[in-house]
Formats: sequence, C-alpha cells, structure tokens
Amino acid sequence: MNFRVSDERIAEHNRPRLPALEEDYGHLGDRLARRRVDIEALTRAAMDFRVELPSWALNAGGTRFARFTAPGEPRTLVEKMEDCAAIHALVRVTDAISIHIPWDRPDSPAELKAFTQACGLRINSTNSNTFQDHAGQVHSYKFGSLTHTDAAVRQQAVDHNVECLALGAELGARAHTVWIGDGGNYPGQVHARRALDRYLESARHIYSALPGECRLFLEHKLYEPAFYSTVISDWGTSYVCAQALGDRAFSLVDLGHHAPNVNVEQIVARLIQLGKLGGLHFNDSKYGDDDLDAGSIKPFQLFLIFNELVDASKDGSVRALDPAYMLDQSHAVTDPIESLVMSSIELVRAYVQAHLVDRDALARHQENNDALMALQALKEAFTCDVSPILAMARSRAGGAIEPVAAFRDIGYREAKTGERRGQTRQTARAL
Ligand code: LRH
Ligand code: MN
Repeated sequence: MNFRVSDERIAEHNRPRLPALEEDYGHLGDRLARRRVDIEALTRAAMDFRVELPSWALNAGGTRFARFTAPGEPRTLVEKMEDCAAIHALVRVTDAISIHIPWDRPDSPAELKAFTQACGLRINSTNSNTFQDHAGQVHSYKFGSLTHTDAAVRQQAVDHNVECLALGAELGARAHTVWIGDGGNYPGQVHARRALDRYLESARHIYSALPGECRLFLEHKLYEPAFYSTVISDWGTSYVCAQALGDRAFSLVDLGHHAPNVNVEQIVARLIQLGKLGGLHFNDSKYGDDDLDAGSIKPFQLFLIFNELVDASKDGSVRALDPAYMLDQSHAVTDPIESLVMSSIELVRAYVQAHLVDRDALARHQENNDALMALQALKEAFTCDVSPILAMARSRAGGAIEPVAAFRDIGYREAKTGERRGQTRQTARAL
C-alpha cells in the first residue's frame, strides 16, 4: 500500500493545536456575536465549500524558458490521484478533480473511476486539448483547431471533444471545458468574423454530443498562445457563443485570462445576471496568465469575486446556476501540493469573508450613494481574520488545523520521492 496522509496522523498532528484553536475560535465567536453574526453558520458554510483540483497542476509547472522537476512528482494518473487524496485529507474541500485529455487519458476508464472513488474523490469535469499536437494525430493545430480554415482539422478537433465527452460520461463527469488558443500573431492573419463563424459551427457539433446532464463551459482568454488576435478573447464573445449554443452552454471565467486591471468581479456579476456563469478557474496573476496561487497577488479581488457570488446566492440567482469552482494554477517554485492546499484555503477564506458582509447596510449605503460607507462595509468583512473558522471547519471535517505543517511533518513528499524514485513511468501503476 503506497504511503498516504492518514486520518490518524492528522488527528495526532491536530491534538496539541486544538486548545489554542478553540480559544481563538471562542474569541472570534464573541466578537462576531456582537455583530449578530453566528460563527457556527460560517463554519458550516466553510465545511460545505468545494473546489475542484486540476490534475495538471500536481506536477512542477514551467514556462517556455524552463521547467525544473520536483522530487517525488506524480508520473501517472494513479499518482496524481494519490496526491489529490492527500490534499483533500488535509483541507477537506477538494474531493473533486478536473482532468485534461489526452494528458490524463486512462487505459481503463472503469478502473480509473473505481480508483478515484477508492481515494474518496470523484472526477467532476474534463478539459479538451486542441492547443498541442498529439502522437498519432493526422492534422496539426499550428494554425488553429475548432476555427481552422481547413474543415478536416476542425473535424479532428470536434472529434477529440466528442471523445472527451464520451470518456467524461463513463467517469461521471458533469461538465466539459473547451479552451482553444486559436488566433493570429499578425494583423490580417485571421479573418475575425469568419473565424467566429467557424468556431460556432464546430461548437454546435460538440454541443449536440453533450451526454446526459453534462454542461459545456466555454473558456475565454485575451491572448497567448496567439499574440495579436484570439478568437474567444473575452467574456462577451464567450457569452454570445454560449447563448447561441443553448441552455447547457455556459461561460467559464479564468481569473488570469484578462488584461491587467480588468474588473473581473464585474464580469462575474454580469455572467450571473445573464444566467451564463458556468464556472471559474481560480488563480492569481501580476501581469499575464501567470497561473500563480489564488489569493497570492490580489486577495481583495478574490474577495470581491466571492462577494458577487455570495450576494447573488442570497437573492437566489446563483443557486440555479451552481457555478463550478476549480483551481487552475502552475507551480514552478513551490511544492504543487502545498500550493494547492494554501490556494484552496484562500478560496474558503474569501467565501467566508463574503458571508460577513452586512448586505442590508451595504444596500442602504448604495441607495444613499454613501461611497465611503459602502466600501467600509466590504472592507470590514475583508479585514476580519477568519482563520479560526477555517481551521475549525477543517478540524471538524477530519482535516488538519495547520495543513502545510502537517504535510511536512508527516513527510508525504519524502515518502513519495522514495516510492516514485525506484519505479520508472513504465513500472509505476498506470490506469
Ligand atoms: C489556458 C488554461 C486552460 C487549460 C490550460 C491548462 O490558459 O487556463 O484552462 O486548459 O490552462
Ligand atoms: Mn484555465
């Protein structure tokens, strides 16, 4: 049996930390009670929160300049699932996985599903990949995929997505995300209107192959790999396409896919209001699509995004949408597990803080155009240290009070380095 983060090791790690947590939790509870806020309701909300882990972020990430490997990296889907199980054991809010095809194409979908369930996890969504050429592929995606000028290339890309949908159905996935890098590097290279027509023609074929309840998420991105024009470059284009496709097509907002300083929280509010917010890829960025850890650069923006989601959940317009929360990051200089642990915690933090906003007071200040007090109503929630609530929620769910310390003290990475050293990718258990 491979090494894993056991409940017993976590309980042992929590024991000496519990008294201090209970004290801090009690103090915070008293302070919140003075604001007529029930700390237990917030802790339940933190325990119910869920975010999907990206299978492709368990390996050390890189850039076009270099990728520096990390000791004990997963080399197979089994090992990626083991690492996801370790993360969920520590934080208890990440029991769903998002997989990428063909990177994660299993030899046996049934075995993968069984192994995933044995790890206490489930595969919630699939992602297609027509931004790279894969072994045995007939046509190249160098000049595009779903919008390529050659119908045969478009058909190949459609077939790949249809294959992902069929695999997703076998695995119990509830959504499929389509992000394409199609676009041009120079003015004149791509006819803007015809390219969008080709996208819609291809997307209609994918939409018509959607199995069961599966939802289709369209992910926009301003630029990269195309550096002059990108066919699905912004939320407006994504929304128009989702609208044109049908009720089960939605827009997916990747936080890093916008120009610097774009008001992403307003885009989230718009897509909620238009009934087309399907999901979010959480990460953070300073300049471009940097895929840094969520909440690491712009924690206030992360809070403002959850403020829109929680505000809309209060008036029922989000419940119907049930947007999928996913992390989509790349870890070049940190341990991928530690980064995904911390990022999931930062999402729960922003979510709980958004529940602390006094929405009646905020609405009053907005009606009275009292800009300063409206901002204060948000800042009061954002500056409240809810760490005791987050730790208590994890602890009550069997997770770690201090997840990164537990991860390091338990020695998971060292154990995996040992386990994964001896075996080559060929001998490591694949699925
Ligand atoms: C594109 C993207 C997309 C994934 C890829 C790994 O930048 O955000 O969501 O397919 O990263
Ligand atoms: Mn993404």
